[in-house]
Amino acid sequence: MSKPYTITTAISYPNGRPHIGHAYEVIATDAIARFQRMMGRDVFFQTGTDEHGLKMAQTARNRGIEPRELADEMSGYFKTMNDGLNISYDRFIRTSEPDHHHASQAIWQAMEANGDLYLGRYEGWYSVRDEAFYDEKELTEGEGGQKLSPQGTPVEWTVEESWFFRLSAYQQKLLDLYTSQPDFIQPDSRRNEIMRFIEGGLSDLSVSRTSFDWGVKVPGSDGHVMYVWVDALTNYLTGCGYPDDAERMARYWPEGGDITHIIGKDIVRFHTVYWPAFLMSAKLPLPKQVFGHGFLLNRGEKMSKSLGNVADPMELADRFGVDQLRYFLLSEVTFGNDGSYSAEAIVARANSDLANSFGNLAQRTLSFIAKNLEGRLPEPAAQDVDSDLLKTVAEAARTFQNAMADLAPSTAIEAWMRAVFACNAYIDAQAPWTLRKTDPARMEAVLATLYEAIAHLAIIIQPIIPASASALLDQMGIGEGARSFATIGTDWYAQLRASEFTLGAPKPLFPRLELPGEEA
Ligand code: ME8
Repeated sequence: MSKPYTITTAISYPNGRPHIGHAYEVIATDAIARFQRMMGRDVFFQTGTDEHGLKMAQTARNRGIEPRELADEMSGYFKTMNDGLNISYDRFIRTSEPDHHHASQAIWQAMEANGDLYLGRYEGWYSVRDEAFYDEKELTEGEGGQKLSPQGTPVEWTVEESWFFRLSAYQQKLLDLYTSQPDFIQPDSRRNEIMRFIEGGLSDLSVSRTSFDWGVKVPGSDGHVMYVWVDALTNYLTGCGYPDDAERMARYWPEGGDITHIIGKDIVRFHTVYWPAFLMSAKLPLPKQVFGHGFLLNRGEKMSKSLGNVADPMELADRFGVDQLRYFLLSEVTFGNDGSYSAEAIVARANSDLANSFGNLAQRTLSFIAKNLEGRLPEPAAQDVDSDLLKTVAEAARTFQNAMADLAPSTAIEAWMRAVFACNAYIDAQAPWTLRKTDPARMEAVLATLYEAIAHLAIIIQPIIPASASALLDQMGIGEGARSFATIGTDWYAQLRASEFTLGAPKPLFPRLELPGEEA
């Protein structure tokens, strides 16, 4: 049995429609999940929507509807986006679902049983937009003396009866965790940020609210709903069967399990301070890693509704193609850093790498074979240049695998692209179209090498551009069962030649994209 692999995105607030930042996170996580499945792992990949809390309640009130109505409507857009972007999630969780309420109450009771919850009175600063409490010392002052959170959002002075979680008791345990598991917080810059935050001392955390009722009810405490982050973080456990399905928990949330949370840099504190403290308190295993990716900026500027520069990911996907968008985001942005997007940059990247380099390589090779050999697969007779090319591609496959395992998709794609360049250099140097007249046997050997190389390139790139890679592999007669990295280095080509398969005229995979105004 392959070792299980659990991977999650953050769950998004469905108080508005999804934006490109949401798309970026699920696309990156999907590529990693698909990669791990290709490695034979038993993957559980969860994403979804975070539906409780004051932000949702206030947005609904402003629109004159119930929070549940808002959640139903907006969560639907997130699910549709996931499906449209070819996201291979195993569960799309909504925190309003009954099994999630059950799991949240169970972790609450476990923390209570451990003596970490007590009833008190909260007086302090709260940001509805961040759904976060802040210490006075973290705040700055904005226009008109408005106090602002470190994220620049307005905070309000809040006074209410509240349950508290004894976070202060976990300071040393958390520091020990970061020391014993140095990769727990990635990238390292985020880790340093969190270490500094913890070394400044931890206050107990207010974990219930009484001023509204849109949330998970605190067990045995009428009038209290859980602070939205307590239930939000618990979504990861709900999907893994907590608290009733012990078998599922043993598989996807075991002690020492391969559990990765992919989230944005703005919510690293919740995932690396509060979350492990809750889990320790409830005597549950910890995740292996929390990776805080960077933010996507629109032409280098922060996206905001007031600037009107919040891109709808589905509009971009419709305009440029799902795989083109996926490829752009994963190749252009170093995972962990901020990145910028623009229509021009998407078009430039998709045209240079996908249309001109990879697409053109596949198209000219396959159509040449279909036409000149009537679809019969060419006979190999390898010389050194041929096996060298296949070695280069196999080497790229290994680099790709190491980089994806390290959560570095842009490095993985670079390695793949170098192999695509090597194939293009090979086809130009070997010039099979001239060999057609002068040396047909050598022409076949060259085409056979290219056939293998292109199939391997398509296999490698599946996690990044799954639909296009699969369409190409379909055309090339490579069955579902032969699309793993293990295929590279087997004699699949000899077997395919010996089969009934004939190559049809290939369909182009990547049309050349144009920007409006360029058509003329
Ligand atoms: O934070 N670029 O939800 P959310 C890249 N419900 N990523 C971005 C981004 C951008 N411009 N803007 C946001 C929440 N994100 C909570 C999470 S998890 C238990 C609860 C990322 O809808 C953000 O960092 O505000 C987060 O990882 C995700 O999108 C959802 O953000």
